[in-house]
Amino acid sequence: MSRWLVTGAAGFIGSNFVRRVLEVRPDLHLVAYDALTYAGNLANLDGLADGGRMTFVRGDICNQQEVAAALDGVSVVINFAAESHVDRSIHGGAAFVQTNVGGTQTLLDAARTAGVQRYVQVSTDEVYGSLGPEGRFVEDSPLQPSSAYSASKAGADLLVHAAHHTHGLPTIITRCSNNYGPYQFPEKIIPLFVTNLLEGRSVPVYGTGQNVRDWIHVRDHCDAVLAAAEQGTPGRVYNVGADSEKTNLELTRAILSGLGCDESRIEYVQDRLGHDLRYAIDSSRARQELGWQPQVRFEDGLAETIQWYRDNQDWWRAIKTGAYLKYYELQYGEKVEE
Ligand code: NAD
Ligand code: TDX
Repeated sequence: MSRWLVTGAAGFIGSNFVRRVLEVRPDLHLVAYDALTYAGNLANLDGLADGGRMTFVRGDICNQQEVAAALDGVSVVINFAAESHVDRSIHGGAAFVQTNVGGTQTLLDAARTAGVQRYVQVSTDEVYGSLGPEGRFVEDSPLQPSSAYSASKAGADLLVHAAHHTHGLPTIITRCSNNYGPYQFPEKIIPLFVTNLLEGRSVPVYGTGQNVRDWIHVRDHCDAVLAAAEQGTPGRVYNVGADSEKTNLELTRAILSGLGCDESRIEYVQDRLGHDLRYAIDSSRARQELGWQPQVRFEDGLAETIQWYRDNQDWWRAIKTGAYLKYYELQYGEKVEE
């Protein structure tokens, strides 16, 4: 049975990936590796070890010994582990450089020593920076990241490229647009707004709400990463997106309507520093070369996601306590009682 190492497996996309791959690839064993930072949550992997095809290992991608031990017998590495929230990177970028840049290099070195057949780096469209009103990112668009988060992800992409160029490590980079779906940490806009509304609170829209994001359901992203791991050409980059651009205000209105709320619940707050205006992804290469296509319509995926947060209140209420509330106060200047 082939053994794959999935880092960041207790986070939002990593845990969805583990769940999906266990379902569609009965011949794989997954080593689910995660440091369990504030964003990592073992509850995201509940029940998945039961079939005996997933082993959880607590470890840091920056720790050479831990990584080397986890790679024993592994043929494919999928690196989801990262500090992932732009707003937190504005408050302080050091952890982003440490994990996203340093951790990626540690993994690349260990993957080379272990002689893996594939190394997949899960990157982001944010490495391309911001678009004006027209055009879409292609794989050859220049890297012009604007936050410490996106700069650290771009740095990681360059190191992945270097490992391929210098050592012939069979690497693949995927760059996906904004994900949504179950198990997303409620600091990102969709789960934050849905859970705030379920708590009877307002939703903080940055600036005028005219910034545009290109949304994709997490299941479609996971399928693209799997296709890239299995069919991608080493050394290549694949953009992943579902052609679903929305202004933040359009998105907010869709969430409000999905929860039966009106616009009095919107609170316009101070804009994000250095806020990228627009992201839009051209994913034709992935569609042509990987035989991948997004399956989830945004309207259906959003309704399903809202329902998931309605049905899984224990999951997010357990997160929205303690350290989360301290972060909320720092970011939004609003004190929330537990
Ligand atoms: P997340 O914050 O929900 O999960 C990240 C996971 O990585 C957590 O479980 C955390 O504990 C773990 N982690 C952090 N530092 C670690 C370390 N040093 N060692 C081991 N584990 C560590 O993030 P996510 O939204 O699931 O994003 C996963 C990946 O996908 C990231 O690389 C991110 O850049 C990329 N991505 C995310 C999106 C999105 O919309 N969320 C879009 C494109 C790409
Ligand atoms: O409270 C908020 N109010 C608001 O208006 C928050 C948290 C966000 N926003 C806006 C900022 C962005 O324009 O919503 C948009 C989306 O914000 P986030 O959910 O923080 O995502 P974004 O900054 O676009 O980055 C996400 O997509 C790319 C992920 O967090 C990254 O990990 C991924 O690489």
